[in-house]
This record gives sequence, C-alpha cells and structure tokens, in this order.
Amino acid sequence: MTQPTSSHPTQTVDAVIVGAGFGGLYMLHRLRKLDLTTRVFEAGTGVGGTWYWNRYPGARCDVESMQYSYSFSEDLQQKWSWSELFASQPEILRYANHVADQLDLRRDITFETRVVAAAFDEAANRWTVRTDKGDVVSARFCIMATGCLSTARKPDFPGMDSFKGQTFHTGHWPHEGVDLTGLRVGVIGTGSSAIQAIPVIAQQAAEVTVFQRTPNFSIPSRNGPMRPEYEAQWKATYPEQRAKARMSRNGVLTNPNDFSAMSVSDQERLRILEERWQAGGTVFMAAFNDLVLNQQSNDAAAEFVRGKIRSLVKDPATAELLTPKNHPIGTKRICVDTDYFLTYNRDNVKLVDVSKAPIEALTESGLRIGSTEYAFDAIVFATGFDAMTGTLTRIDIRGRDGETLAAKWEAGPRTYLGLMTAGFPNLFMITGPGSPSVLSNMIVSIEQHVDWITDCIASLGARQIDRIEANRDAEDNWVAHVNEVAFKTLYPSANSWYMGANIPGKPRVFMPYIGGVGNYRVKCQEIAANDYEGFELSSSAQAVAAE
Ligand code: N01
Repeated sequence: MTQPTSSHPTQTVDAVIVGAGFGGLYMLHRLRKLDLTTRVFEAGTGVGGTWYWNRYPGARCDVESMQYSYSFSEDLQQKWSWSELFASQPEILRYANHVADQLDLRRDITFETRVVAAAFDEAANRWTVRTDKGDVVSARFCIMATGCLSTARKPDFPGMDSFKGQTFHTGHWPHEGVDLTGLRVGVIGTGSSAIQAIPVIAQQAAEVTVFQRTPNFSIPSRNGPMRPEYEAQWKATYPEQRAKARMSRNGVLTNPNDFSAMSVSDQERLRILEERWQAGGTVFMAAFNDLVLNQQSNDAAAEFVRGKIRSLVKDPATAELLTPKNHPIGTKRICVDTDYFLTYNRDNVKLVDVSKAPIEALTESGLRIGSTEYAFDAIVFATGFDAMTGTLTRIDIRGRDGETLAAKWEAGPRTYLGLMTAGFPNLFMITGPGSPSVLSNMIVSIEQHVDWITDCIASLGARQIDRIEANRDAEDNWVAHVNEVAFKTLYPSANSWYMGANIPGKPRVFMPYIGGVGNYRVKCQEIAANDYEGFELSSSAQAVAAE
C-alpha cells in the first residue's frame, strides 16, 4: 500500500464522500445539485458498494426488487425493469452502474483508492482527507458512505496460511467468478450469505461440508420471474407506495398485521403463519405486531418454522441440528432462501456441528476439529463482517483536539441520530450506528439520510454557517434512547452481529436504532425544523468576531 507522502492538499473541494455504493452515489448527485465541488473515493474498481464486493454464488437481495431501488427519480424508477421478484447481485450491480451512467457520476469518483485518514482542522473548519494513493484533499464536509457491512471478517484460526487449496470470503468473491465444479468444498458459517450460497455451491461441487456454529431461521423467498402485471401495478402506484414505505416500520411494505399472535386462536395463528410462509420472504415477521416484543408470540412463530425445517429435511439428526433453539426468531437477521433446507437432502452435502467442538485450525489439506481432519480443495468463509463500526474505526479519523473516532467508540459507537458524532464537526455518516440502517430497507434509509444531510448543508450555506457539530448532551440522550428501545425488544438476547457479538472483544452494544423508520424520519425532520436542535452551529466569522 502506498502511503501518502505530502501534507499539502492536492485538491480543495467542498465535500469528500467516502464510498461509491448506493449512499455515495446519491449523495454525490444531491451535492452536485447544490453546486458543491465533490470528490468521491472508492476502494473498488467500480460503483455498487455491497453489490460490487458480494459476488458469491446465489447472492441476491431479500427485499423485493420493486422496493429495493432509488425513489428520488421518477424517470429512473419508471424506466428500469427488474427481471425477478428478488433481484440477483449481478442485476443490482447493473442497476448501480446504470444510475452512475444516467447521472454522469463517474467523473467525480476516484476508483481503486481507499481513504486511510481524515483529520479536522479547527482553525479552518475543514477536513484533510488522505488516501492510500497519496491524495491529500481539503474539504469543508466529509461524508462517510462506507456501508454497514463492508469490512469482511475471517476468524483467526491457527494455520490460516497453511491450507494449500483455495480460500474465499463471500464478501470478497473474485470478480472473474469461481468454478467449483467437481471440487470438495468446505463452507464455514450459516448466516444470510451462506444460506444463499450453499444451495448453488452444492449444485456445482462434488462434495460440500457445511460447518455450522449457530443454526438460523430462514424463510423461503418464493422468488420467480417478474410478472409484468405486478411490475405495472407497482409502477402505476409508485408515489403512494414509496411514501408509505418511508413512513413504515422498516422501509419495506410487508402488509403487517396489527395484532398480537396471542390475540388469536391457536388455529387462526397457524393459518396466518402458514399464509406468510407460503407468501415467502421477510413478510413472515410481519405476521403479528409483537413477534420481537413478546416471548410467547415469538415462541409460537419460531416453533412453526422449526416444524417446517423438520418436515423439509429428511434425515432427522440433520434436521435437529438445523433447527435453531438458542435465539428468538428474527433477533439474529432472519434469512431468506431458495431451497436451503432441501439442499441437506442431497447426497453430496454434509453438516458438521461446531457449536461445542469448534474448528481448531486450518491445515495443509483442509481443517481440523479435535482429532478429525477434513480435506478440501476449497474453503468458503461465509463468516460475516465487522458490522456498522468496523469500516469507520479502521480509518484514522481525528476530530477536535486530535481525538480519534476509534478511541471515542472503544466502548461502543456513540452518535446523535446515527448522522454525526460529537467532537467531529462537519463529518456526516450515511446510515451510521444509532440509525435504523440494517434493520430497514437500506435504500429507503440511505435516501432519508442523504436528503437530510443535503438540506442541512444547504441551510448552513444559506446562513453562512460553516460548522455543525452534535452536542454531547444530545448525543448522550440519543444513545440512551437507542438502548432503551432496543431493550424493550427480544433482540439483545441474541448473540448477533447487531450486538457486536461476532467479533471477539467487540463491546456488546445494540448498534442500530429499532424505533422504526417512519418515527425516526419524523424525529429527524423535527430536529432540522427546530434549527438543528441538539447540534451546535457556528462559523469562523463568528469566532473571529467573538475574540
Ligand atoms: O454474515 P453473518 P453474513 N466458526 O455474520 C459463522 C446481510 N446480508 O455474511 O452465528 C464457525 O450473518 C457465524 O456463526 P455464529 C444481512 O444483513 C444480506 O451471512 O456467529 N462459524 C455465522 O453463522 C446479514 O445478516 C443478504 O455462531 C463461524 C456466519 O459465520 C449480513 O449481511 C445476503 C465462525 C456469519 O454470518 C451478514 O451476513 C447476505 C467460526 N469461527 C448478507 N465465525 C440479503 O439481502 C463466524 N461464524 C439477502
């Protein structure tokens, strides 16, 4: 990696945006409309963020295509057509590229360049941003569009380098694709990525051995080709549907039932759960309004899915291993699959439980658990991400008084609204910790943050205010509120990546905001309307006048 050598800015702009995924692309578009000069830095060779990196077999979105797309442009949403109910990764990546082309975004994006540091200069009220290619850019605003799941993580098993076969991480899948035909493949992990990848890998590979630490609840997607009448119906009603989604609980229209699972008879509960199971996808969790609030309601839904797993998997011992028992349904990210459980009925697929006897080491030929050696040609790590904070704290971000973000967040992320953090003026985060982000349709939340940040920057400009910073009290209150609402739910009881539980040593803090996308949007609007309540606004001119 080339280290920056010069300390003099090679470029001076109004704003630097870090990342050219869906957040960075839309942010660039909005800032251009304000006539701000903007430079985007992107580590990849192309746009798309999550959808650029996660190219593993079977990768697709589990929010319906008609809802997982930008809503800001009527032209874009009317002209683009999705081929399937749930879009595959290649199609979503084509969409990101289409948007970049349509809006002519590439000319302000520097690719293959990673931001490594950003330091705030208090006297100038500006950020100095450095990249691994030696760029030093001075910017009034620094906007982190770095994504919530962008730092892939492999466990640090002893002997990681000794394995002679190929290794892959789902979040860094080779762009040229991988031919696993006829190979013996080990897959480590059974989260959303693995649950999508395993059925596809099993069709190619000679043998697949899945190493499972925690079984997961998964709902069939019922994916299929886009029906023209369904697409037409959406397109005809987009304005109303998008408005509804923005004010919904998680940014997805799930046709939620607004009553408790305990308020209906046993027979009626089963009928509703069956109806949702047949409909497929995450709408399952909207069968009742208290599935993540009430243990009894949750138990009923969980038991229903356990019954489905037992009926789908032929071998009773394998079925039992695949049946989740240690966390309430939905409190680890609910998975959506195509034939995941049925895949274990194939002769070439084997499940190994590593919950009690963990993987001890990688070896030359594969991996070892106790005295048992497993030999492979390839090992797939579907082991997840240092979610929500990992990417931000790996950048050397220094705010006022040289405080680093990594140090400030040592005991867990602290933000005001997930948009800013005290001590780091003019630094915005798109879908930062403390905002609905990963508990929502990411594009809905991205658009809401980008619109809020744009309005904020425009308002500061109009009033010649050149500095905005979250107030520590407002931040403390927000963090307390984020915790309070989280602990009213069943979520914190699970060892999930929402809680930082997948990373050894990471503080156990529930990171996203669970108060609901619509409520959160209203809160953000009220705060802005109330002259950015909880933020401190100032300008160099005022500071000089006060001296
Ligand atoms: O990662 P994960 P992911 N030994 O962290 C296991 C989004 N997403 O990439 O549960 C053995 O969920 C780990 O076990 P455990 C979505 O938000 C969306 O699958 O920690 N196993 C777990 O099973 C999702 O939640 C989509 O006990 C080890 C797995 O690895 C998020 O991305 C598709 C281990 C990691 O699962 C992350 O999903 C894909 C070890 N040492 C992803 N270390 C869609 O929209 C870890 N594991 C469809």
